[in-house]
Amino acid sequence: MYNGRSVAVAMPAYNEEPNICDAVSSFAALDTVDEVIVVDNNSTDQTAQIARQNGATVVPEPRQGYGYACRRGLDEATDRAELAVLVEPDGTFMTRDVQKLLVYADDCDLVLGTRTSSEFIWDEAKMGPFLRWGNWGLAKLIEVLFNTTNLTDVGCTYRLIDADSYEMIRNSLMVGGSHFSPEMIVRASQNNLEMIQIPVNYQPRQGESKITDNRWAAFKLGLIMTWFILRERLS
Ligand SMILES: Nc1nc2c(ncn2[C@@H]2O[C@H](COP(=O)(O)OP(=O)(O)OP(=O)(O)O)[C@@H](O)[C@H]2O)c(=O)[nH]1
Ligand SMILES: [Mg+2]
Repeated sequence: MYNGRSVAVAMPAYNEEPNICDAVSSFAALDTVDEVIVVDNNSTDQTAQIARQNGATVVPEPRQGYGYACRRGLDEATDRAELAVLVEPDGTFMTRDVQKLLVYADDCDLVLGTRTSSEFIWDEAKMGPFLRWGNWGLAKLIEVLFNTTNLTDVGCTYRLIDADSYEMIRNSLMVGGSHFSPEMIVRASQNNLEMIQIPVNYQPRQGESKITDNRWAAFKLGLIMTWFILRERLS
């Protein structure tokens, strides 16, 4: 519970065996967190079993994709709690940063993390100039085209939304792939949700990187995100 509101943490997980134990147990240990939900996206390793052993509720999502997994996590979390936190169980995010998101939940519908503040990027974290300025640039594109609050990252999974606000955008979410994060920001803007973006720590990834593994994959994803943002603005 946080300020009288229940809190569920949802984690999209695809083969996160090296990280899932730490991720689940560290969030479950917080007084503010009522439930940890792991969305098992067809993992072929022990992700689901380890999550369950450490106290998480495990829900399977058969449709493969980051967006499908995140949406399922938010669906489940907002069905069970008043505040839903989305976070990757890959060692990149810091558990205690959830407190920063919760504080802003008193004032905003959607609290987004940003990973591009240099003070919060750890040595060896995968946020070199290419990813950092790419994320920043796309965030600015959304900010300008949709006249949003100050945005400096378009791909940070760590975020919080209250259940009533999620209900307003839930049926408009359609992206199942890796450009779900900007879609959620755009839908929030289209539905006039009050949002804020705040710096969170970004640590080195543990285990196998799956989306932005190489520059070409990251560049292609950037193009898909750009096209998505422009198309939403023009339509
Ligand atoms: N890539 C990918 N990730 C998924 C999928 N389903 C769930 N996930 C989870 O979504 C999160 C994002 O994937 P990551 O591999 O961390 O990709 P990223 O955050 O862009 O980049 P890195 O953290 O640097 O690897 C992780 O927690 C994955 O376990 C899926 O189908 N594809
Ligand atoms: Mg990651």
